[in-house]
Amino acid sequence: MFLFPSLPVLLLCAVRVTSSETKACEEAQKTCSVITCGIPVTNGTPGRDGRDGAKGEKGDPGQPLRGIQGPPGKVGPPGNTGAPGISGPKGQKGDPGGSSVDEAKLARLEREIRSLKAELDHTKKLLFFSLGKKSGKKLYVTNGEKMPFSKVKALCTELQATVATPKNAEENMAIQEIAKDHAFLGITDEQTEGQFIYLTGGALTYSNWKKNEPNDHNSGEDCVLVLKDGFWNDISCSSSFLAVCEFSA
Ligand code: FUC
Ligand code: CA
Ligand code: CA
Repeated sequence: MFLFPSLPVLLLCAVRVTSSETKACEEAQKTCSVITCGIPVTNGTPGRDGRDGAKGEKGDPGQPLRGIQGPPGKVGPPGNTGAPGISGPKGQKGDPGGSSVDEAKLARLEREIRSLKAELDHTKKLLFFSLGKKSGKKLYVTNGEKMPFSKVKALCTELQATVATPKNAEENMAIQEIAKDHAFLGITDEQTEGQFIYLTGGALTYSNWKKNEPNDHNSGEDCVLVLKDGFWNDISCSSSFLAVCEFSA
């Protein structure tokens, strides 16, 4: 069976023999027993060129030439607003807020305070002008009434003022001018005889005693008067003289 291969195999081998190379033929011998390899023949001169072939099919359309890259275009319009972010952490508890009614009330009160302050400022200016008082100076006021020292103290206190207390020659003169008569000063030695102190407390820092005063006449003079000439005399507190009150600058 191996010595006689089937007809198709023989045909295949015959075709292969006519082909070119010896090496290929020797290879063919291994599988194809009827093949005998001959000596290779040298080739002849090449034949003439063949005729032109048929026209080829039309090619695909070519790609257009790419130009150089142009400058960048203008900045486009802003994009749409993005989606809201996630909620932040919960804040601390706030102060208890007032109601809108309270806030309106507060706003009205603040307006009224501003208005009253302005009005007070204006009234002060008017008063100071009418009294010829200079800004920054103490204001001395008398009602022209004569009364004992206890009444003078009560009156000035009621007016949120003190009894006139000169701390220098200028102030002493201002009191003298407003009183135009003997007037009590806010100075006594009721506490310790011979030691005159201010009603507001503290030893005297200024004095303007008349000659031979204070003399504690009849051992009963613990209050002080500014006389019409501006000098001071100690006098009985129960006697009646002008009340002059002092208002701070
Ligand atoms: C002087 C004064 C007294 C009193 C008497 C009438 O002695 O010192 O205070 O005014 O006169
Ligand atoms: Ca005295
Ligand atoms: Ca006296």
